Amino acid sequence: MNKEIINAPLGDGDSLKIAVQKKGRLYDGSMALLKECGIDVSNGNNQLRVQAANFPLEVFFLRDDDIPEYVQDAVVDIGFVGENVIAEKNKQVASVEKLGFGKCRLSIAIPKSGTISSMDNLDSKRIATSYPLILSKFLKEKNINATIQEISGSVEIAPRIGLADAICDLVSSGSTLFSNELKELETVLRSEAVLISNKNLTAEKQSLLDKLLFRIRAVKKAKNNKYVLLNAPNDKLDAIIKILPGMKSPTILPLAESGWSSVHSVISENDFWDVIASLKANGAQGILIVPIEKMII
Ligand code: PRT
Ligand code: ZN
Repeated sequence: MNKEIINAPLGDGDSLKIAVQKKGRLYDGSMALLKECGIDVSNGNNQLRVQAANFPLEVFFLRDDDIPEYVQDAVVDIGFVGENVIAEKNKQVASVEKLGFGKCRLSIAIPKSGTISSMDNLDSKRIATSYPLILSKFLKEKNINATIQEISGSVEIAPRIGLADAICDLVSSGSTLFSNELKELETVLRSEAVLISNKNLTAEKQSLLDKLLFRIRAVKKAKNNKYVLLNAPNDKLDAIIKILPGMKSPTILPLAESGWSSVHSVISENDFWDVIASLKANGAQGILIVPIEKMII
């Protein structure tokens, strides 16, 4: 899509313009996040731009590589894009919020069987990548003198066809490396989708971004936490309260059965299994774990 099409009016002109990937690995996560934020972008059949029905937001569907430049040049106000793309494109944008999807790492990988076994072995070797800028900075830092072969796709086949001795590419599950008889040698960058913003938003646009961010943070927080309900004998309540801090402190309600209470609290996904194990060890029974939809503190 060219910049003129983007600038033609569609919404009321005061909407916040957001760029999301048109199709690819970030599309589903981006659309799901907007939906979880209560923003309805299902209307209209324009494949390039959609005005949200219930929030002053206009969504532009673009190639991910173009998003940092379009945000920098204020063609759009904000965007959802991978940190790997931001680092490679090197544009002047503000990284505002990590979004928790599109997680991957940019790694140097080498043939499973071959002469290279350490980073030092890469001196005077050829590394194929679609990320020449990130890789050249990394090699410089490590003092390694390798040649960068820039290729735009199917990087993983480069060693097999004799185009390079190693590759530097995105990895998530590792199955692409595995099926090409490659193994990871070093992680260059960890990445996930982030919300980026133009650095000079007007006060009105900033206020819309703040509203959107408030919703995104509530959704993220809810995903990282679970609601827990359990029954506990009253003589074990002190120990159980210590395990369950909750947002302020847990809610405790007496049960019909005397000597027992119902305890409600919120626990973080990270501590989840450890907390459940100690609750059980301290006499908790009938533990229910419930997903939280939104969390506003
Ligand atoms: O058309 P457009 O330019 O918009 O899309 P694209 O083809 O450039 O990007 P796309 O859709 O492949 O990826 C978009 C973004 O998703 C990337 O910029 C990353 O931020 C993120 N992401 C997360 C990934 C991966 N995981 C990923 N695994 N991007 C690419 N891959 C590829 C990788 O290049 C390799 O070919 O998947 C393969 C490895 O996957 P595993 O699971 O086998 O390890
Ligand atoms: Zn791309």
